[in-house]
Amino acid sequence: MATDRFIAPDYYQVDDLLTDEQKLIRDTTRAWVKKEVSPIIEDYAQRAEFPKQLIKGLGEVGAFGPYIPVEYGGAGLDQISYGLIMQELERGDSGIRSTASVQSSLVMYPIFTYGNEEQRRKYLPKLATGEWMGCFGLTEPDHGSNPSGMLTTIKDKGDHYLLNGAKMWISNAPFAQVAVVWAKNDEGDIRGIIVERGMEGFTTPETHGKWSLRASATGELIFDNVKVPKENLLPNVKGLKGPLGCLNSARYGISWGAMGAAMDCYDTALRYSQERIQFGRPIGGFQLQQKKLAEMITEITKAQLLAWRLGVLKNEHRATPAQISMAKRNNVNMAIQIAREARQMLGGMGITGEYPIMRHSMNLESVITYEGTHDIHLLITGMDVTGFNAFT
Ligand code: TGC
Ligand code: FAD
Repeated sequence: MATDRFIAPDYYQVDDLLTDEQKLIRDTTRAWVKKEVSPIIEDYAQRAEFPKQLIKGLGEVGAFGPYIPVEYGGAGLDQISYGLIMQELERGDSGIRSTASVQSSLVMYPIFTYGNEEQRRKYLPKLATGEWMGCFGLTEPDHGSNPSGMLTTIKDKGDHYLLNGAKMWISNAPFAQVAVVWAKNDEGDIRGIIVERGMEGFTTPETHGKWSLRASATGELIFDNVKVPKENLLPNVKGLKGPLGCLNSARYGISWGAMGAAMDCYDTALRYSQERIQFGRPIGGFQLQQKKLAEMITEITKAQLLAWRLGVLKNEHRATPAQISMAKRNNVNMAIQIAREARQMLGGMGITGEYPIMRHSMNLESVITYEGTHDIHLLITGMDVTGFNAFT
């Protein structure tokens, strides 16, 4: 891959809305991505391998549990800082952001929010440094958009629980030490339970053949009569609102992350349009190419303002799940459209690994699907504004 010459667009001086601390965190993560991620990521994506050596650095830049309190090993940051970290990581690659999203919002968040003090002390500090990696098991082979129908069960056996079932499409599963798993108990209530690698009957086969998110490890979680100690149950939540509460946090992070991918595509296409000569002049001088770039920067600017405002609301504990759905849906869709247009602007070079655009474009096909599909988020907005539930 060519040298990383990324310059972040900021057409509306959104930087003025950020605090010095937020800018410092953003710039630190950006520098880390330039140094550690950009030089290697294309190669790992081509080989469909997760670059495990990045885990330590991700912990050091505060990407694991940015908003978890310092006393549990987190960085104790605000929500906009969390968003900016996700933006910079996804500027490098959606798979790297995915790893951090899952660890922070889908593993540390539920242990912090729904766990007891003993669970917090046992797991959070090790997850914050990356010494332990985690994954989140909600989706099943026959229950994706409708997780309430899940078939995985935990049965109370007196001195332990017995876990049976299977989860599919689980990010980080192949190497995670810890899995936060959602399953139904004898009463049919969804409960969260922490499963550890090494428990008998628990396996995590890797999913191969992905054309998207190739630098992220995806797998299944198989539970065949797994005995889980009683103390591993998350005591403070019951029902689908448990996993959906985690998704609020992860979806919010994705609304920032997708902007990173979009910015990288825009920046690459802009530079290419200034350097590539056809018909005796830079292609950036042609109106059709200018239309693409003008629309890209407009959409990025709108997305920045949406994410920033949502961050303010989140910091004030006023962001609603439907507002988060709107931002996730809009910003990921914006990014995928920009990736497609940017790829065309690079002509044949756009399909190669010399430039990051094709990788971003393929990655975003996962991002627009996971954490609730594009259509599911539209229906959440539709329900919110009309009051009618289109799911049932
Ligand atoms: P519904 O009856 O609407 O709600 C059930 C209960 O949940 C509450 N609730 C929420 N609570 C917190 N946050 C939210 N966003 C919530 N949405 C709903 C609701 O109030 C109710 O509570 P209670 O107390 O009355 O019981 O549920 P439903 O079965 O009709 O489903 C609603 C629907 C379709 C919106 C939901 O299931 C959904 O969002 N589906 C999409 C599934 C999804 O997003 N899966 C993601 C899997 S994880 C993943 O993809 C990780 S990728 C990570 C990476 O690599 O980056
Ligand atoms: P389905 O639910 O079968 O949907 C198929 C199509 O039908 C979609 O277009 C959908 O929008 C549409 N549809 C469904 N219901 C409706 C409706 N009511 N009205 C209109 N249209 C509808 N899950 C986890 O639990 N943990 C993870 O870490 C995780 N990581 C992932 C990583 C990757 C790379 C991918 C691809 C997925 C991951 N997922 C994970 C799973 C992801 O959340 C699901 O793929 C997603 O929720 C969609 O479920 P599904 O694939 O079963 O599609």
